[in-house]
Amino acid sequence: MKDSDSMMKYNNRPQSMNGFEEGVEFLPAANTKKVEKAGPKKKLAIFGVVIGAALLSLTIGLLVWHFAYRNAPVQKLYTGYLRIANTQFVEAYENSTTREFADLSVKVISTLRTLYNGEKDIAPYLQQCSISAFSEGSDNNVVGYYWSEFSVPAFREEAFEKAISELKLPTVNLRQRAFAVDSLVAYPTDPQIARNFKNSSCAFFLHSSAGVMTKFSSPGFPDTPYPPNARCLWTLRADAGQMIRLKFKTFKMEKCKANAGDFVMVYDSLSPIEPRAQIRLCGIYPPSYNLTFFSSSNVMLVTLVTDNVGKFPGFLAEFSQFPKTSLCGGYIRDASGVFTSPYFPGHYPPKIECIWDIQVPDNKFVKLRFNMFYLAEPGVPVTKCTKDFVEINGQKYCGERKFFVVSNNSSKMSVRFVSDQSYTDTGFTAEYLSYEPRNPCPDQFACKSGRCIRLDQKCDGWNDCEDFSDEKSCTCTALQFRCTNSKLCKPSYFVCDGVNDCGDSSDELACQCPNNTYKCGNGKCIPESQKCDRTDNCGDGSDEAECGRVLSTTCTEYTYKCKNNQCITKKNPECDGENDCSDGSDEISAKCNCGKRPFTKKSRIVGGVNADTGEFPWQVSLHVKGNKHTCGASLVSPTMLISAAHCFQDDQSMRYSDASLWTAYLGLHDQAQLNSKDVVERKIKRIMAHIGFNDNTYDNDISVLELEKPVDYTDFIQPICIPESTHDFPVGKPIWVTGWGALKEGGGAAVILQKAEIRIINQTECNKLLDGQLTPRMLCAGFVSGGIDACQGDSGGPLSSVELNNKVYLAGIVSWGEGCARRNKPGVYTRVAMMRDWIRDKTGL
Ligand code: 4AZ
Repeated sequence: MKDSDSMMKYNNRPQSMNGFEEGVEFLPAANTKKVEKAGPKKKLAIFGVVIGAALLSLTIGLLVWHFAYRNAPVQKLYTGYLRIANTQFVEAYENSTTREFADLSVKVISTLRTLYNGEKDIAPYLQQCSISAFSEGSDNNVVGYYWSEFSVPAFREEAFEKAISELKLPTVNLRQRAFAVDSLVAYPTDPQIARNFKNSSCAFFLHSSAGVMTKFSSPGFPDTPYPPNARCLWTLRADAGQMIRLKFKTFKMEKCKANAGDFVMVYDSLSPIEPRAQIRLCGIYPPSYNLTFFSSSNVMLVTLVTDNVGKFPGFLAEFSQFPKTSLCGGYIRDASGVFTSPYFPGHYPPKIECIWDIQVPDNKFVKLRFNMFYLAEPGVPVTKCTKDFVEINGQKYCGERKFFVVSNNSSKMSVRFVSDQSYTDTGFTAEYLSYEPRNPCPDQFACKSGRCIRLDQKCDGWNDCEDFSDEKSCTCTALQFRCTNSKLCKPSYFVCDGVNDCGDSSDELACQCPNNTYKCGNGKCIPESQKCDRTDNCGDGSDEAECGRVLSTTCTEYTYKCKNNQCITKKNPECDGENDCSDGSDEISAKCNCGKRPFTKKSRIVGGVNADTGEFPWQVSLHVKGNKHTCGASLVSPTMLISAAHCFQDDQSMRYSDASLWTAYLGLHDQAQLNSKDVVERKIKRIMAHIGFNDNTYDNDISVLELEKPVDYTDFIQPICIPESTHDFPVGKPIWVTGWGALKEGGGAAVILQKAEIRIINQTECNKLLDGQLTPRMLCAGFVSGGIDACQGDSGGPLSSVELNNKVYLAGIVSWGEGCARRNKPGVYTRVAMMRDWIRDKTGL
């Protein structure tokens, strides 16, 4: 009501000013004819009247400005908490309808009012104070959470803000007073949001007792989406002296938007203030993400803010209490071991400090290897580490870091971990090791950083040490290229792959056209000025393909063919959200409803190269009767899978071509959890292997499988997009290979779905490495960092390419390779785009 009142006043202003101007018009001076005929005396009188009128309008204008604009009240809302000394917490304080709550509120409000009244820049503007809750303080006292509302004239705003930020409690002798407030925190909040919280009909007060798990969820969950424009809050409490553990079991909300959109906040306080915020959550988290939070006392606050767009399921959370324990740190005297930040992989609690005092045997040195490290806070640069950090030998580490090693030239190391009162993260895992000072990496290569790597990783062209110390002073082999400036040795198939692997571009120079010319897809060099000039100067359309423009032209391997046989030059125009074909056939929804990953967040807490649950929802595991996982496949429609042909070739032991022997598992993540609720099992009705499959050369290594019954799409089951025959997957493009295949050559199969980022390799260079065994229906892709590769059991699985429109396309099918993970022996994949017509023929897609 107050807001709408002030709006009314504001709207009236121009009207009253108009009224005043109308009045001026009726003054005699406005009659110009009379003025012309008047004598000097009269002229003077008229002049005086005009001046008088001008002064009057100026004065009135100033008054209007002063009262209406300069004096316009600004609503200010502060929220915060204060500590009430000499008062013991009683249970009745938890319930705002009790007499005890009311009595203590009166005292606190009166103290607040007295405090404000003592300040001339605050007192006149106070409108109301209210108490939202009490909780148990640390020293047997009570914490009160309050709101104070002010109406401040615009021109007094600065003075008011200064006064309130400098507000100090008078020093009182706490021993003599039965009631006293001895600390106060105030923080400004957005009145629009805060007022809605204050009056929310969507407010819940929950207390979890010992041994009880209390569940709560966003309104409507899971049957209906959460409401628009919601302001909800959940007050979570535990018994005295206990801590709260809060876990979001399901979290599906609108995609994150900076300072807008739908979001959940978790506070380590009952006041929704930024300095006590623990996390801002939005987007969709996969179930494997550990969204667990811990409080520093026995209270926590969860708020939900939604805007007026989007329909999403919301969240399901649970919380419980547990005794406050000494959390972390201690004396470590073993030769090796592991420690983590408290509650890893849950978020560590705010306001903690842990010190690990490590001492390995005297004749050894100690080093520490961080395998996971997530200590990021919004707005804190990793160079500053002003909030949460790990400190070793005076050096602070924070932010999100990849695997790193800290070593000491002594047998002792002290590791200090500090978290401040706001924003926490998932923390770290650290492995401490003792080593022989003269032989830090037995049978391995010692990187400068202290990391140990395999001996064959030295001088192999990959920066395995991450500080390049394994790639310095190397003699390049026949299969390597020597970079000009850095003198690094790089695999020869990195040459001319469009990626600057050397850092000085020397691996890309010999393949370039002269300066100011453009290299066409067919190798021809044309003047740079002819690129994107709407003329096909290359003759293959490649000079017009990346111009973001559509040009109808003759059809080549670089053009896209619309349904009406019109060919357009735009690169990969299908499903990019723009109608490029005049018949709209590049955007038909039946074809574009694919390649989507429902989870917007990535789980960070995965060991090695485990995929996230739902990260590759088209990945299928094929089990053959009496056997475990045998091959991979990709889902392309509710009833169709694409796999390799070689998985279905009979041998002496088994009739692999018999469809009835096979079972497909969709939505699967863990081979040990075939019965999980997210997994769908289907028998195979029909196997259609490519008639041209050659089991000597592995040419045409593709098959289509039909499921006995269609599957419904879920967060864990989605189809991948099939690329058109002209779809371009450029050399050097990062791309994902996934599967449950062997973890190393001749080794055991993976239980959790594995993923690896590899790069598409130049066909000619790869063919040299593989002694000319490639056909045009094959594509090479390999690891940049080495170590892992597709291997036995990955066959038939997808090579997934994330395209510009964020849709994922099936670039390849795992087919063959010379062993696994061998240097200079990249994996070979079926080139799916080349098989587009065959796939259409077999699937109708
Ligand atoms: C296989 O045996 C296999 N390194 C698949 C891929 C590769 C090697 C072997 C590629 O199924």
